[in-house]
Amino acid sequence: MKLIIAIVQDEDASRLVSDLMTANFGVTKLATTGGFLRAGNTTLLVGVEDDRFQAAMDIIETVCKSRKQIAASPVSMVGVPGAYTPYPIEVVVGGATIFVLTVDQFLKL
Ligand code: 2BA
Repeated sequence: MKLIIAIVQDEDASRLVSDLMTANFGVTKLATTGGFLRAGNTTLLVGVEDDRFQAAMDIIETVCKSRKQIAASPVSMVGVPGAYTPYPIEVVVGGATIFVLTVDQFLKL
């Protein structure tokens, strides 16, 4: 069995949960925050049997889109030690950031 930890954009989360549930995958949805953008994103925990792992990954790949976002990157002001001003930069976020863990035990007590 595998545990898929998928960090996705909030915009994709609702449809992704719905599509995974429709395909009979168990899903836990967590509200999370990205360290770089300091913006909300969604982390899904999906426990899957090995023979259904690829089916879950295919759904995630189909639903999750990459998007451009503007981030405020602090840069120091020339000649002013310790003074920082936000500088807008464009970053591409997603589709999904995925960790796959092998599950030692799966218990429901
Ligand atoms: P954030 O940390 O808010 O990052 C959002 C996007 O900003 C990233 O998209 C990436 O394009 C960019 N970015 C992140 N750190 C950067 C840096 N030091 N310099 C320049 N650009 C940077 P994604 O790579 O698609 O990541 C989306 C979200 O997935 C991240 O949100 C974070 O919540 C999570 N994530 C990504 N890599 C991770 C990792 N190695 N461990 C844990 N979480 C991770």
